[in-house]
Amino acid sequence: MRITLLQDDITRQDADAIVNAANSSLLGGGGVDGAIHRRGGPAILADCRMLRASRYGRGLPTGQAVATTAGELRARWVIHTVGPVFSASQDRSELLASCYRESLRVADELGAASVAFPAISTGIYGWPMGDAARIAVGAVRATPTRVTDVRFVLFSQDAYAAFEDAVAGTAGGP
Ligand code: AR6
Repeated sequence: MRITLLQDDITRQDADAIVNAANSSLLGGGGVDGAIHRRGGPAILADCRMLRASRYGRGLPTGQAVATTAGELRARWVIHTVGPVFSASQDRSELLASCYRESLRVADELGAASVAFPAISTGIYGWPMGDAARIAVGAVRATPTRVTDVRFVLFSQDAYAAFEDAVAGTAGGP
């Protein structure tokens, strides 16, 4: 598996699947989620509503992942996953790692060879970037998968630098 870092808007990626940092409702929000629904058009929300009406009546649990169409995006699929809200008093790292693992599992089910990830939980959900980057890179490397091309698509220079450190294994303590 090749891991690539990009500083870009994830909605512009031409990967087979792009991952959405969603919330349990699957019905949209701000950040990456808002951008994906805006650019991808109403077909994504229509699929999400069907998921809520069937398998995920109570919403998608934190740490899990599910795929929909990518609508008008260049990708073929959007894989929605729900990151944990950061907590200073409780270690939720395993749930964050699970987002990456489960997204790759869904990608394998779809037959996706390339997957683009945002830095899940590092925006509205408040996870410190350096720690989130280490968890993301560690989880992806530790997951057996047929995905050959994993891209982390980072919005800011700081996020890009944090992921560079995580890939190089030079990140400092929390
Ligand atoms: N492309 C790449 N990265 C982006 C983009 C983009 N277009 N937009 C933001 N980021 P967030 P979360 C970065 O808040 O923390 C939503 O309302 C952003 O700078 O999108 O998991 C959902 O519905 C940050 O580093 O996701 C949930 O309610 C990272 O992507 C909640 O936010 C993730 O930020 C999820 O919060």
